[in-house]
Amino acid sequence: MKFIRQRVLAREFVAGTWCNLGSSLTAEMAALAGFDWVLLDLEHGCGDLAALVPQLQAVSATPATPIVRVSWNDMVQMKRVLDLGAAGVMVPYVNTPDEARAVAAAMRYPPDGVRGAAKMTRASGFGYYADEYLRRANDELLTVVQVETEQAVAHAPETAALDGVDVLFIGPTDLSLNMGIPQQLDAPKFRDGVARVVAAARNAGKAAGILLASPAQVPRAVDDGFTFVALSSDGSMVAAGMKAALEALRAGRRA
Ligand code: 3PY
Ligand code: MG
Repeated sequence: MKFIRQRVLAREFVAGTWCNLGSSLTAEMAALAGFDWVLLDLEHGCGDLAALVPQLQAVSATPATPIVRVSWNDMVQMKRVLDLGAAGVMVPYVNTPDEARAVAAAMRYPPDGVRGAAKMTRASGFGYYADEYLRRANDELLTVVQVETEQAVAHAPETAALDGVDVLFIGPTDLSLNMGIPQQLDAPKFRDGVARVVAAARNAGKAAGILLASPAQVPRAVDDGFTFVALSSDGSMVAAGMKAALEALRAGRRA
């Protein structure tokens, strides 16, 4: 398994992208493109757990690290995606330190957490390297909690300090919506939230992450101090490519 936690905690800049089509082909494409990590999205993506398996197989045949966003802060689904071979889990809408504690516990086997153990899982090579996986999993699996409300921003220092929380990840769409300033990512209130989350992560020795929609947003995110950064998604890129092709055809016909 391509673990990435140590690189993330060292605040190495790691480049990611989102896969929301539920497709093993675009997941493979993203991974082969060379992204450090690929996010397979079970919160808003099209795929279900059955579609996740071929996506994980596709990504794990490349150097990229597969990270799964679960639908909710649900230890049952977290256990399933970890057993299927996710090298990290992103949990949406984590608003309080207690909710973050539940995430961290679900990610780890006892005595550090409450994850149930089985040897015959895809994560442990169907048992071929179960002992090694069981030994390393608690230290190597990446835990990403999303900051998507003002309450989560206010609690960011306490959440970041929790053992087992590795990345505070801003969901710009939800955070701006919950702040009452939908998509206003330049608004002082949103910028203040960004600064507070990045500072909380840095002060706790953790990483800060964000999903960007356009290449123009990258330099500011780097300047802000984000190191776990995703740009765009398979769905957005396919849709943008289709629009561009259609516009080129229509424009050529008018010329
Ligand atoms: C959001 O923007 O709300 C997301 O969850 C994506 O990062
Ligand atoms: Mg969100």
